Amino acid sequence: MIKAFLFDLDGVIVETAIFHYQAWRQMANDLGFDISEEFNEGLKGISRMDSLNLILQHGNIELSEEQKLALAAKKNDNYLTLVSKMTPDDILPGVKEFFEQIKQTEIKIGLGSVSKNAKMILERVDLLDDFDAIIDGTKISKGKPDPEVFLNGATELGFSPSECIVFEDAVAGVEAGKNAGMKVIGIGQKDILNKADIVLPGFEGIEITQLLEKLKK
Ligand code: B16
Ligand code: MG
Repeated sequence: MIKAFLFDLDGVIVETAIFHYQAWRQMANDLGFDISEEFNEGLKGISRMDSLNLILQHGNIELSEEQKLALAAKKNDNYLTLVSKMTPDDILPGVKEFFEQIKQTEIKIGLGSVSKNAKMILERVDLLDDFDAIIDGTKISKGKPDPEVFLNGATELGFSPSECIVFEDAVAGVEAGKNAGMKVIGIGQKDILNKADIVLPGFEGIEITQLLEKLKK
């Protein structure tokens, strides 16, 4: 029996990846190199410090822990300036309507994001009250693909992993959901999210009863 839907934030509910990219790119440019959009794809669902390490590796730059923390803080300041302009219009198409359908059922809504800014973003887009549980980067010690974020979501809601369904747009996130022992609905492309149980292009036109039927199979 499905008791909860656990949603990733970036790429599932809102598209903050573009703002992460702009802020990381600014940092890389300041250090004398560039990162492509393709490279940024690999940062989706990866924690802030893990992302920083991957970017520095890409630019062949070695820094002390202190320097890294300073760079991460500066990137986050720039990122916050960008996301501070977000409004409810930035919620991805079909998400609001899908949430309304969920609320007609007994299914609980949880967030499973590694972002430390998740709550602030949900506030900006006026979705904070829609969640029964919020697990974000402030509550976990291991990033995706570790299952911690989704296992904590299940625990906070009081359900077992097999009663939870994960919605994820990132390869690392799909793996995290599978590692948690949950069914995963990939949001994006089938060839990229090939470990997901079902892949949807997005939430537009999604009918919850049909989706629940599909998940039984
Ligand atoms: P922050 P998600 C992830 O969010 C992003 O996909 C990833 O690009 C970012 O580095 C990470 O959050 C940490 O975010 O710097 O705001 O703590 O996909 O897990 O919702
Ligand atoms: Mg994501």
